[in-house]
Amino acid sequence: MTTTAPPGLSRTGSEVVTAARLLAADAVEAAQSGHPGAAISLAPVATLLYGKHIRHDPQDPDWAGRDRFILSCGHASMLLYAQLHLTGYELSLDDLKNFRRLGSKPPGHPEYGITPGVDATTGPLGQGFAMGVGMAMAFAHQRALYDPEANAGESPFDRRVWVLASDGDLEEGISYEAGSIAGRHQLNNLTVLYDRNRIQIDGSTDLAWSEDVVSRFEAQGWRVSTVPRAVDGDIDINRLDSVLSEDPDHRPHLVVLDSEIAWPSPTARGTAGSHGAPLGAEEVAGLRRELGVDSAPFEVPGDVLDATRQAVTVGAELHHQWDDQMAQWTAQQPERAADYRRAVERDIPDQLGADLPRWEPGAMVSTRDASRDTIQVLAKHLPELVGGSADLADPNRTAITSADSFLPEDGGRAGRNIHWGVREFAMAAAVNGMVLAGGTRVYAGTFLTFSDYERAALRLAALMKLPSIFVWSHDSIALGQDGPTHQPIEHLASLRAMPGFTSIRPADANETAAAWTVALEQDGPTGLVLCRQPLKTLDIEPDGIIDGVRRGAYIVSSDNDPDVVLIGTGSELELAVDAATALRGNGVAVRVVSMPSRDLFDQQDQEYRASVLPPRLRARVVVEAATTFGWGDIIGDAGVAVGIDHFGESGPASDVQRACGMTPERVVAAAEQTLAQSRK
Ligand SMILES: Cc1ncc(C[n+]2csc(CCOP(=O)(O)OP(=O)(O)O)c2C)c(N)n1
Ligand SMILES: [Mg+2]
Repeated sequence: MTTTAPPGLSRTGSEVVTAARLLAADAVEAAQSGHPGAAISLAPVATLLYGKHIRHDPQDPDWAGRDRFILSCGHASMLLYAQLHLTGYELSLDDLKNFRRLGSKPPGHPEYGITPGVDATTGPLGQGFAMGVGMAMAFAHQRALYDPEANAGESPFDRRVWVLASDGDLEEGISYEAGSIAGRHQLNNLTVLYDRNRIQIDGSTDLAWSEDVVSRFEAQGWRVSTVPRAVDGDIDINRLDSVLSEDPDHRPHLVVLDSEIAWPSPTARGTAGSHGAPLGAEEVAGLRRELGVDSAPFEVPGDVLDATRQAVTVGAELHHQWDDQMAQWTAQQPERAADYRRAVERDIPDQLGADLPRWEPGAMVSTRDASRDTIQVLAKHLPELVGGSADLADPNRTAITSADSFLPEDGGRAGRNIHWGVREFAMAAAVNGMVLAGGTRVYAGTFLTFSDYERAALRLAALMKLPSIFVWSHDSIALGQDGPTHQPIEHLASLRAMPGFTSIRPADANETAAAWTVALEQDGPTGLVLCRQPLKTLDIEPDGIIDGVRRGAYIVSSDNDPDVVLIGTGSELELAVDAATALRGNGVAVRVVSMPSRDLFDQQDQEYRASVLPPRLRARVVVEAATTFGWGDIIGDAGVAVGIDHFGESGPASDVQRACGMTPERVVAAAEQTLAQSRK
């Protein structure tokens, strides 16, 4: 049996597909681990995409003008790695032989930043799809922002996003959210190929899933095409090619591919067993027989490589044409071009710092309000900044007041306020996609308590080291009457537990402006944790605040040779300051420390940390309106954490704060307790 040759390649097309199928089978076999099924059956699809439809340059995987490809079903990673190798990316046959080994370039699932040519880390099903939606949004926005006058298809900002998704991807709830967003925004630069093999790990998808996916996507505003299997049982690659060659209309495009998992493996095809385990030597030999070849493992015929490596020449030519297009645009639009270049380099204009708002000591301002005012200044200096919220723009204070909404109608794609709807998870994943697109800065808001809904995307942002910014207001029980469902307790501790994620919880308005500055400087994701209630602005010199926030913690006030240190985060710094006044009245020497970011403080050298929290100063109190979990290493064996180790209550904010023990009196009592303990 031979497979159909993808068009657009030479007559060796069918051998290319065969080589791609066998690389997947052989690599999984060599690793004795991995997911051969879809990587084998979808080889013609990937070959068609990489050989014809995706605009890419294997010699420059970071080329800004390239299309993006996301393998949302990341378990089929060998499908992608085989194409990257065949088309000439920096991924050798030896690399493939080391698939899944410790430190190897092709890790188990595709990882951004590890393998050249991988545009997003995938594996957590559904998120790749949502990141693709975000990338398509970023490209649509940049096109409207930088080159709105160009005809369709004639701008260097015309880039497409290709996603390959599996049954599991589309079973995940995030695909409903993201699909709905894509439909509303008419993202016609997005093509999702859906591998409808009707198999998942438990067996047939019928066990768990009965909906009509075509109708579902049509209802969400997508154009849907279906590609039935060819007579031999393979994917009908000619039909797929003609579907992909059609001009896009105004909608995102879902291409439903009927396929048989692991086709044409003689006995493994169509079975759930082929999803995630090596086929075994006998079955791989059978696969070779079905494919009509007798090659050794990892053997790729020279003429196959000659054919696939044409992608290098074609890619270089596309890249070259794009460079010309870009040069022309730059000459015509020097100002926009300067903005774009600065945005891509993530450069921050010098003037921004000087223009940040300042608040007078004593002014009563909530940190969410301070964030709103800061955002307006950032928006003025950073045209690449877009933001929004999951239907909480007003409570989160996320709107850019000088800008329009991001919408597909009437030039609205240049709008900078994104209305995500109540879809926190897709919002966070799409923000990651927008950041991956490059050249756009993005923030997205919700209540801190709903950061749990976003959590799996926060984790991918941290893993990929993406500077996505998450704005979380209503950061404690002090939000009051909405009650315990809306009052975060364990969230700060759980965010701190995530490697590479920086949360900053500013204590007043000036710390909030500083927190934004620090967030813009981060190489990884940041969460800005903001309060609803007004706080008294501290009397601290602004430059000291910026440096203090950068370092995660700093001394707000200190008596000589302090007996006790009171550490406050966010709104609870006020309690520490009030308690310090009471303690000083009783003759206790006190140091007050503001700790907006445990994460940043932990990264400081020992010398700085000891200058803020001298090891000999064992009498320590931390006060934070949240679980005390995780504070042990800051307070040490004699310290006391004043927090809330239970869910909150519904009631007026001040009543709830008292009921939860968030009072200066409790901090004073804790100080007396730690003083006594430290003397033992
Ligand atoms: C969020 C998430 N849950 C569970 C898994 C584990 N897992 C990997 S693949 C898969 C389902 C496989 O079915 P399908 O998506 O149809 O892929 P196919 O086997 O057809 O390639 C599951 C549950 C995962 N990767 N991500
Ligand atoms: Mg499946």
